[in-house]
Amino acid sequence: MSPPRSTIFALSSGRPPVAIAVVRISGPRAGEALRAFTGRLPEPRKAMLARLRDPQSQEIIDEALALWFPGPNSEIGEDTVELQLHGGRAIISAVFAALSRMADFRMAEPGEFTRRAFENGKLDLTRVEGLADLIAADSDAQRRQALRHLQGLLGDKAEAWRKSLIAALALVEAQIDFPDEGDVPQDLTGPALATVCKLRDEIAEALGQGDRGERLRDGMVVAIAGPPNAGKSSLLNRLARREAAIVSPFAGTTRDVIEVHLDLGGYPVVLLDTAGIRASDDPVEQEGIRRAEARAASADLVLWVVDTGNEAANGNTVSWIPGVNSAAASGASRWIVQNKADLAASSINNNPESKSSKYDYNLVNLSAKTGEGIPELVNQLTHFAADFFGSTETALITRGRQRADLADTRAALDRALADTLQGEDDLIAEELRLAARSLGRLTGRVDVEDVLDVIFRDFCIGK
Ligand SMILES: Nc1nc2c(ncn2[C@@H]2O[C@H](COP(=O)(O)OP(=O)(O)OP(=O)(O)O)[C@@H](O)[C@H]2O)c(=O)[nH]1
Ligand SMILES: [Mg+2]
Repeated sequence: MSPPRSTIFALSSGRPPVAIAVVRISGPRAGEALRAFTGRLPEPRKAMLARLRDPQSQEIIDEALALWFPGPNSEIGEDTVELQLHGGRAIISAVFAALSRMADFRMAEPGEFTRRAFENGKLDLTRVEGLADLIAADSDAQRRQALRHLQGLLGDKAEAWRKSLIAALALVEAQIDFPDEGDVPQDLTGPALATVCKLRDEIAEALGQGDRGERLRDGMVVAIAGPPNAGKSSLLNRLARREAAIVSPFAGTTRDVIEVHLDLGGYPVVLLDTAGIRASDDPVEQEGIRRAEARAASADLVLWVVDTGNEAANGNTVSWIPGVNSAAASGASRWIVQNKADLAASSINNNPESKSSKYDYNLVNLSAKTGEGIPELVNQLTHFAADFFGSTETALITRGRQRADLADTRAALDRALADTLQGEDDLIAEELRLAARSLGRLTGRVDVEDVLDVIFRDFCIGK
């Protein structure tokens, strides 16, 4: 017999001191703990104002709100108590000290409440991942996608797929078991394979949607690159609205890649400032340039900054733009940003014809120093991001893990449908079993012990 499940507790709200601290207690003795603190159990799911007393000394620790969620109809699927305390450190430690003294009580590990909800069948794995993403969401688009997954966008679909797959498998197995019996219609495998074919196409479509759902979790990467002293760091600081990068009149100031996270019109954007690209003998600068080129090459968009005032630099750099060229090779878009417009003879002229297509060279004129042209750039970046993430509304896949399980499923279905297997019902059934297993792994129904640790370790304590 497995040992009795411990009752776990943790601070589920932010770092104290705060106005209100939420402490969660979950497990078979949660109700006992609440009774020990308050002398009674409130009505389920109704807030109770109560004096919390130290069960040993009977000293009043705090006046708090207590909620009682008896299992199995609680969020976690077992008895759960939520205490809303005044968020002082001494109050929280007094409550924790009292809980620690109770038998079979211990502090929760990161993600342990959610893990119990999963083990109690309250959430499938795709919903758990949606919950983790919801907590981590920085932008509206990320929040929406996470919420869709918490509500079962992928989990429900995968479960429906698995059910129809199992129905198809049952038909094939019936054909194997009763090949010649009069009360079984002639061909069972045929209709089963028609279902499998439809399934395979739906899964292939989900896999073919591209990686926008995955990219939305990480953000669209925009790399600022260009020759030294062009004003790349100044531009980053402008867009970030803070002094994230050092700006100096000396060429070769930036060495490491500097990263800031922006929310552009509700979309997550990772903006990178990189070392100015030029021939250099300095090994540190060389390394900076190597990193700059590598990051520009893997960015979704490169802003190639040039100094409008410096014709010589322009002449050199527009014809020699390694970051831009390698980015182009990797399929990224690239825009030319003509900086220091305040120094140029003519005033800013963002000729609309010069940005006819965002996938072509887009020309932007601005001054990172005065801020002229920055709102226009932000506007264009926002449109670009909206376009880039446009299809995420329907994105079923948000993680590599999900993609791998679906790819395994499709591969098994492809094999089941292969010409060479037709007539071999035993082999077809085996492939369908493998496909069902991969779908089961996706939602956490089968052999997932190894992936569980990876998924839950990303949670904070108290969730
Ligand atoms: N007049 C004017 N000066 C600017 C503008 N943008 C940047 N500068 C100046 O240009 C110099 C270089 O700016 P940085 O932002 O450090 O240039 P960088 O491209 O990051 O340079 P490296 O990191 O060395 O590659 C600084 O003296 C800035 O103040 C601008 O729009 N107008
Ligand atoms: Mg710089």
